[in-house]
Formats: sequence, structure tokens, C-alpha cells
Amino acid sequence: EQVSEALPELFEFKGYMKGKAASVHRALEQCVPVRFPEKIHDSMRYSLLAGGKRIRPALCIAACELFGGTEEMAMPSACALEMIHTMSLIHDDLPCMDNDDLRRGKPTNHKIFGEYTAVLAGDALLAFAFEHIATATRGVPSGKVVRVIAEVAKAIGPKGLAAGQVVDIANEKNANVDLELLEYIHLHKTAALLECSVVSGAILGGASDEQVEKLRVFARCNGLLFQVVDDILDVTRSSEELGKTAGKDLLADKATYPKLLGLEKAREFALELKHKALNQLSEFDESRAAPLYGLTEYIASRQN
Ligand code: GRG
Repeated sequence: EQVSEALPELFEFKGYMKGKAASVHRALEQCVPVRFPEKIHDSMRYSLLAGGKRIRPALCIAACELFGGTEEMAMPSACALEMIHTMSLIHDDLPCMDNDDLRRGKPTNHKIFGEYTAVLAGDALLAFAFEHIATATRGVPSGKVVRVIAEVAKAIGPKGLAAGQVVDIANEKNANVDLELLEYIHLHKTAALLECSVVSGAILGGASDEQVEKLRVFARCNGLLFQVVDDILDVTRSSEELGKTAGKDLLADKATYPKLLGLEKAREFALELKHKALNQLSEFDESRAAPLYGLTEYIASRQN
């Protein structure tokens, strides 16, 4: 534990993330070129290249490298995960879901391209993600590629993202959401894709089944941690900027960890999740696992 707390200081995490984000950006730019029909490709590229943090691809590549795999082996899957993440944001922002006008500080996809194009660009990104894993992965036995495809499919279907989203929207105005349901939503809506990012990278890099399961727990804890921290930031932010975030009033009934546990207990829960995540890494080579330690530290301590 002492080691895990000390490592992020030694490892230059920000530089690592910047480097990975840049190579993922280059790869994405190449695999979704502008071509006919330009309308859908422009729409796909608008959101794909809008400058997210690229957490999922970075996790995938870091997990692959942990087991001696290369960035090149993981890159098609890493890009696919970002395509899927992006399509989930495009669809999430649609008028029939969250109805948002802004994403990453820019107008949402449907605001620029219109609703039908935004729906189709999302569908195209989802389908192309699988094509890309299947056709562009190099240097990995095909059995492992099939396992990755199965992991990714599971993470977004009725046992993953889509399930989390439907339960979340259906309960938006439900004042009786309890901890169990809140955890279900976050584990499916957010943790599932983060989990499959790490697990896919580990499979591609040559991890044993036991090692894959360790990393699965690691990633799931990080996914939940991401949401608990998000909820805590929402409380601290809105009390700091009282009045400035008028939009938040609309979701005043929405269940959050601080609401269900109290702010102190929510903070304790976040710390517990962080330690549980880091404990999963104890058997791995410290310098190779440094990016994963760094990611947990980053998720736990982000301020916005
Ligand atoms: C996949 C078939 C299919 C449908 C999608 C719309 C939907 C179903 C699910 C929505 C999932 C969703 C919006 C989850 C929230 C995920 C989340 C934590 C987003 C923020 O992630 P960051 O901080 O974002 O990594 P950036 O902008 O950095 O990429």
C-alpha cells in the first residue's frame, strides 16, 4: 500500500496520458477518414476528434503493455473503445435522452448535423468499432481477438451500457432510488466500458485468466470510483457556484452517493474503492503497472 501511494509521484502520469492521447488521436484520424458520404463521416469525426481525455484507450494500451504487449497490438481495440464511448455520448445527448446542447465545450453532434445524422453516425461508429478490431489487429492470435470482441460486445449490450442507460433514464424522477440501484446504474453505464477497456488490453497483451480477473476487479472499482467522485464534485461544485448551475435544479431529485450516504461517508467509500483497486495491482511489476496506479490516483483526485 505504501508503495502504491508513493508511485504516482515517481511516474510522470500527465506526460504518459498526453502521449497516449496523441497517438490515439492520430490513429483515429486515420481510421475514420473524410470520404463519401461526407455527411456521416464529418459527423463521426466531429465527435470522435473533439478532444476527450481518452481514458478508455489509455487503459487498454496500459493493460496490454503491463503484460509485455505493445501499443501497436492494442491500438485498434483502443480506437474501437473510443468510438464506442463517443457514440454513447452522441446518443446520450439526443433530445430523446439527455437533450444536451453542449459536450466538451462544443455544440452537441445533433445540434450541428441534425438528429437523423447524429443517430446514424452513432450507429456507424458502433458497427465500425467491431469491424476495426476484427480487421486491423496485428500480432495477436485470432482466438484472443475473438475474446476481445466478446468482451466489448458484452460491455455495451443488455448486460452493459444500454442496460445502465435505460435504468438511469427510467429512474430519473424516482426519489426512491436506493444504493443498490444506484450502483447497478453506475456499474453498467460507466464501469462496464472502463472494465472492458482494461480487460481487452490485458487479453491482447497475453495475461493469464487469473490476471485478467484481477484487472477486472481493478477496473470495476475505478469505474465506480469515477462516479462517486463525480457525485462528490457535483455537491462541492454546486455549493461553491451556487446559482451559477441553474440546469442542475432539473435533476435535483436524482440519487447520488452524497445524497444517499452523506458527504463524509461518500468520501470514505471513494477511498475504500481506491484502495481496493490498487490492491489488485500488488502482484504486478511496479514500473509496468505505474500507468494503472497513476490512472486510479487521477480518477480519485480529479477536481473537475
Ligand atoms: C452502446 C448501443 C449503445 C447505446 C448507448 C446512450 C447510451 C446507450 C449510454 C450512455 C452512456 C453514458 C453517457 C455514460 C456516461 C459515461 C461517462 C462517465 C462519460 C464521461 O466520460 P469521460 O470523462 O469523457 O471519459 P471524455 O469527454 O473525457 O471522453
